[in-house]
Amino acid sequence: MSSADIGLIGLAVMGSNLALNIAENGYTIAVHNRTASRIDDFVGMATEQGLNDKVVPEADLATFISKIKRPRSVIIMVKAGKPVDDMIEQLLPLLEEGDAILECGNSLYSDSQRRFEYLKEKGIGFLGIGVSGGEEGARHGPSIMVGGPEEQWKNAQPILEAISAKFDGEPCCAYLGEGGAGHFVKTIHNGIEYGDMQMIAEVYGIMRDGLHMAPGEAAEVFREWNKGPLNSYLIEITGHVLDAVEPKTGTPLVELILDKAGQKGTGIWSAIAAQQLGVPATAIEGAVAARSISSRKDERVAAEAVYGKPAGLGGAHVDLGDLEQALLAGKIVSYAQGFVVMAKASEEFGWNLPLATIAKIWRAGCIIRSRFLDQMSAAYAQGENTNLLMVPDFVEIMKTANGSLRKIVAVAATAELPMICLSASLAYFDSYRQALGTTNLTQGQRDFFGAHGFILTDREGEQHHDWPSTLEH
Ligand code: NBP
Repeated sequence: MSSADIGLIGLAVMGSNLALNIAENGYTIAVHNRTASRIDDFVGMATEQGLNDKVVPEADLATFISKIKRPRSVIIMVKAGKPVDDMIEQLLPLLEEGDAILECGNSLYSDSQRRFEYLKEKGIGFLGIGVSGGEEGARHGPSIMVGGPEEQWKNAQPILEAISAKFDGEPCCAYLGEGGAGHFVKTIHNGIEYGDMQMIAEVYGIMRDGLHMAPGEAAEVFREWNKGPLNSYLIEITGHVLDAVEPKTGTPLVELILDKAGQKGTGIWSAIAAQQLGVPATAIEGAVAARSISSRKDERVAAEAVYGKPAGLGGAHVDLGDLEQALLAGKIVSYAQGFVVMAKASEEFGWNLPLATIAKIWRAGCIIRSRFLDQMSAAYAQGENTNLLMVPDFVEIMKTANGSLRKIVAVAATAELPMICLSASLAYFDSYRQALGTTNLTQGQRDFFGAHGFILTDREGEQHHDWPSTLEH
């Protein structure tokens, strides 16, 4: 009766595509969905693609489980949150010791940690798996970030590696640590994705509002940049988005799209995680803030009526080469921050996250895939530095590119064009490389009002000052 290599529950967009990918790779997959009509639709899709002989459809949950070979690997791809917990409760009486639930939705890493611990007590493995690449990735090769018990990862490893994206033949799939490690890394991936997208949008702002370039001209620049160090999926699709024309009006599509960005939460989760871990991630935070401010369209319209339109460049020169280098520098800072967040989380939660491997499995399949990540994984593989800003290859780039970032942020500030993310990256860089900061003053203030103490540079131990009891006016 047990004929399937793996099972999958949840045949909406992501689950269907992942199941077809598994079938195409030669594995027999049992499929189930709460609403049975979705199973029939899926079988129709699999038949159209000549994959139905690899599919074992089953509407009854207990029978579905009985059709999977032991030790079982059961993927759940249902809506994140409570549906995942509900599904786990339904599966628990049906699974046996050594079986595993592979949860592949966009779950909060702390939920995955909790589920991992809960199921461990019951002898069931819980793998929290971050899957990046959207619908297309799920079908043809996503980047797969796995967290959970190593034993059950090994059971599922051949299938997960087979269905993942490949970079130079290497699978973009890796085991990253216990508990919530996989979903944590996926969350930071999404935070970095937010940063990349926001910095691209800020550079587009200079092109549109400073240089008055038409979308098609800007698209040409992005196409050129895609041949250089910025080569990446996001730069490539930026060219396509800027080139698209709205068919009814013949207007560039981008000019008709409302400037209010949506967000589903993973960017916010990564900013919160960074704050909770005490790691600055100003680029990610800036990107989240930019989306939030974008959603307040009415307020922005009202504020522009009060303060007037941006001044514009007013004849100031902007070199496209500087714009490219500024984007590269901002991106390096943003990735540096994201990787420090992961290094800190690794230490805090005892995950031993492999930074070079993470950069490797992001080289293909996921939204932030880029040439840059190949360089980054090589750099991390060589050294111990967790901050990319101190990794030799990137030090070389930043030594020149930070000048361009500085020029662009300065010119944008004078032109009154917003750069939440790029300016945050520059401020982080300048703070990070400044040996003598200014929080000596902050420490003095803290001691004044709260007796928090300070260290004096010429002696040992915490000190206090005898401050006046009231301020004189
Ligand atoms: P949805 O997030 O829209 O969820 C729909 C699926 O959940 C259906 O199969 C539905 O069954 C099932 N479901 C729900 Br809703 N409540 C359930 C419950 N209580 N018990 C059992 N099943 C339940 O699907 P999706 O868009 O395919 O996304 C799946 C996961 O992948 C989500 O976590 C999502 O955030 C993530 N995602 C990731 C990416 C990416 O790029 N990695 C992209 C898009 C989505 P029904 O048919 O009976 O209603």
